[in-house]
Order: sequence, then C-alpha cells, then structure tokens
Amino acid sequence: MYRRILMSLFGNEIKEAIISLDIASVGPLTNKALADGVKPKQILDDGLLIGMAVVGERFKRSEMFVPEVLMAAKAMTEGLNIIKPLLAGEDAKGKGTVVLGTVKGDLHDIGKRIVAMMFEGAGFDVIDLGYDVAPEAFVSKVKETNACIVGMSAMLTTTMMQMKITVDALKEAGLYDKVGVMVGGAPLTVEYAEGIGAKYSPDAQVAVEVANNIVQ
Ligand code: B1M
Repeated sequence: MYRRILMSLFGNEIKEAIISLDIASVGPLTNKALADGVKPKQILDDGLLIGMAVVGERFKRSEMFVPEVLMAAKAMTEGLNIIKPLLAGEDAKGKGTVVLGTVKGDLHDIGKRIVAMMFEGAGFDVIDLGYDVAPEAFVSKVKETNACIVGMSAMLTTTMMQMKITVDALKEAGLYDKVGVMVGGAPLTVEYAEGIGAKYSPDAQVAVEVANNIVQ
C-alpha cells in the first residue's frame, strides 16, 4: 500500500518530467524513488513508459515535434540508464543469446532498448545491434554467436517489410530453423508476424514470455 502511494507520487513526477522535457530531473527523481524502495520495474512501467506514451500521443497530434520528442527520449534514457543494471540483476543469466536490433532504415530504438533490458533481466544474454540494422548484419551475428533468438523491432510502416527480408535472409543462410524469430513495434500485428514466420509481442513484458516459451 505504502509502496503503491510512493510510486504514484514518484511515477507522476517522473512522467511529468519527461513530458515537460526536464532532462535534468529524471535521473534524480529515479534515484529518489529507488532510495524510497520503489521497484525498478514500477519506475519503468508507471513513470518512464507512461511519460513517453503521452509524448507519443502529442507527437501524433502534432502538438510536439521531432526536437521535443528527442529531448523526451533523452530524459527517458536518464532514468533507463539508472534502472537498467537493477532490472538485469533481478534474475539469473544463462538462458541463451538473443540478437536484437531495429531494422534497416529505422532509427527508433527506445522500445527495443526496453525489450533488451527486460531480456537481460529475465536471464538472456543480449547482443544489441542498435538501429538501422541490415538483414546481413542480423544473419552474421546469429551465425557468429549461435544465438537462440533473433529479435527485430520496427516502428515505421515503411520499414516493417525489412523483417520479412531478414527472415528470408535467415532462411537463405540455413539459420531460420535454428533460431526463434521475434518481432515487435507499434505498426505490427500478430497477423503480419505470423505471415512472415515470426512471433509477435505487443510489449516488452510479453516479449519475455514469448522468449521464455521459445527456449523451453
Ligand atoms: Co518517430 N514515428 N519518426 N521518432 N516516433 C512514430 C513511430 C510515429 C507512429 C509517430 C506518428 O506520426 N504518429 C510515426 C510512424 C508512422 C508510421 O509509420 N505508421 C513516426 C514517424 C513518421 C517518424 C519520422 C518519419 C518523422 C519525420 O522525420 N518526419 C522519423 C523517422 C526516422 C527513421 O526512423 N528513419 C521519426 C523519428 C523519430 C525520432 C528520431 C524523433 C524519435 C526516435 C528516437 C529514438 O528512438 N531514439 C521518434 C519517436 C520517439 C517516436 C514516437 C513518438 C515514440 C516511439 C517510442 O519510443 N515509444 C512514435 C509515436 C508512438 O509510438 N506513439 C513515433 C515508446 C516505446 C517504449 O514504445 O517503441 O512502441 P515502442 O516499444 C514498445 C513496443 O512496441 C514493443 O515493446 C516496447 C516496450 O514495451 N516492442 C517490441 C518494440 N520493439 C519490440 C521488439 C520485440 C518485441 C516487442 O521483439 C523483438
């Protein structure tokens, strides 16, 4: 109960700091919440993600523009960087390697970084290839690391087809049957994912469940 009240206080302050592009405050507020016993996952879900979701909505309605969205993303990163090692410490390692990246032509990486953190927290070793990742780069990293999962993120309707191109490249290299392919990102649907032979997750939490199912 006490923790829930604390989180609604801190969550709201963290959320508001992101929305008001107050980059300097997100780190200290995150540290304060942690010091008062709020769980890292709660800070992520009830503060950082909600703040960024509001920014996303305002961007959609043209009430915020690219430079502001970048500042909000920077503010969010201040908090993410603090909770990342703590999330990663919440479970044991050793479930296998996940090669992760945002597909070619796509620069959105906030959601993918959250997925990476949650995977690490769930015990996977994550190789994050970053954004604008070409199909060949996914293929060669999967080959090199003997990964059990390859995860792709796309946020643009114009880049999601890169996922199919990457799946085809994995098939071509004889790797498709050896890895689980996971996809996610705002424009995707379960139908699209299934159509290209991949598993879909709407968010990072579900992504962990899907990854756990793949390795079981
Ligand atoms: Co852009 N952008 N953006 N953007 N941006 C969107 C995606 C958009 C929906 C906004 C809008 O117009 N409504 C729109 C896409 C429209 C479309 O294609 N249908 C859009 C556009 C148009 C553009 C540009 C073209 C704008 C321009 O230049 N005119 C341009 C494209 C650049 C490019 O990529 N080539 C562009 C640029 C940018 C910024 C650089 C300014 C910035 C990205 C900064 C960064 O990532 N470092 C940005 C941002 C931040 C957004 C919005 C506002 C927020 C995205 C985000 O970070 N959300 C976004 C609007 C929106 O989504 N409402 C928008 C928070 C994040 C936590 O959620 O990424 O959905 P999300 O991740 C979730 C799930 O999707 C899921 O789990 C995550 C965590 O729960 N998930 C996975 C994601 N990947 C997964 C992988 C998995 C599993 C789950 O398995 C492997």
